Amino acid sequence: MISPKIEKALNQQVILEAESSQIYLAMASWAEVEGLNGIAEFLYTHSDEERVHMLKLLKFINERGGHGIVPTLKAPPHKYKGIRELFQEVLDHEIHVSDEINKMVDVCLKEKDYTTHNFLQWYVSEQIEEEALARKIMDKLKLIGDDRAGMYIFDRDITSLDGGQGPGKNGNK
Ligand code: OFO
Repeated sequence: MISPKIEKALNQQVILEAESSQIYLAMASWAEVEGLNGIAEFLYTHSDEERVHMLKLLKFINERGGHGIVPTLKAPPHKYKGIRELFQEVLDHEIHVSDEINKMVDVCLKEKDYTTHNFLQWYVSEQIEEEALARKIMDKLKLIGDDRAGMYIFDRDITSLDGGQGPGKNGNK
């Protein structure tokens, strides 16, 4: 059984994962409209995976005697200045998610909730991968600069940057 404090923290994380899914979905749609089909595919996959992260949390809360709450979400931005700005936002967002997960891990230790602590380790590993992938993308974009041919190749190859499995391939998702 989870304590009300842990339940609240987990439900906060449900909101964050659902928001992540929405943000990446909006990014994917923008990229698709811009004719960047590889980037769009990558972001659609990322959006789906964030929804799975949300679902895992929701089910865990219910399994542990709490109530997973489906949140109301604010609309994400519809437009982006460019590819670099978009992926910088992805990186910043993932860093924020990692910070929040780390805070939750800390709460679990303070509350001596070792079951939830154990459950959260999957998210800790996932965030290491997601941040690394976002940094790798930013490094490539810096190399490309304003080279249009480079951007064409980047869009063509982005889905294979992580071995073609999409972001968040950390084990049993
Ligand atoms: Fe990338 O946020 Fe989920 O964990």
